[in-house]
Amino acid sequence: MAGEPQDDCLFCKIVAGTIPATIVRETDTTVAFRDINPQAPTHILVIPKAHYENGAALAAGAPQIAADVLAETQAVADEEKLDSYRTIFNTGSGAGQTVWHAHAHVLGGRGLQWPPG
Ligand code: DGP
Repeated sequence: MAGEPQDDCLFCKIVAGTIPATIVRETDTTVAFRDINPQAPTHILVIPKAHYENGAALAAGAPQIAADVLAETQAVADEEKLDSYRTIFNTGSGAGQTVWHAHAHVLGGRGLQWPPG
């Protein structure tokens, strides 16, 4: 059920603490941790603790938590002292989504090209 922890979800396991991660921030509703395969000097994932399969599902099912996730992207950028950064929600396998628990990538610390690949 949307919002409930899923036994087979990697990010639910990070939320539960059963899989380790380098956590940089945590709130009542969100966790932020370093990506295991960083694509920039700063590459942090901000996730809701509640399980929704992508950012749009999160916004539809729990709009306040979606707002919390976005606010945390700025908090992460502030902590990392990033003047500029990019926030990405990959949605669907064709866009590169590989983990089916909503997450915002926060990328910064280098020049970022547009359009992205
Ligand atoms: P996406 O491709 O948008 O679904 O992003 C998933 C990201 O999750 C990807 O950049 C790699 C990262 N990732 C996958 N497994 C782990 C893990 O076990 N720990 C951490 N910290 N990140 C992971």
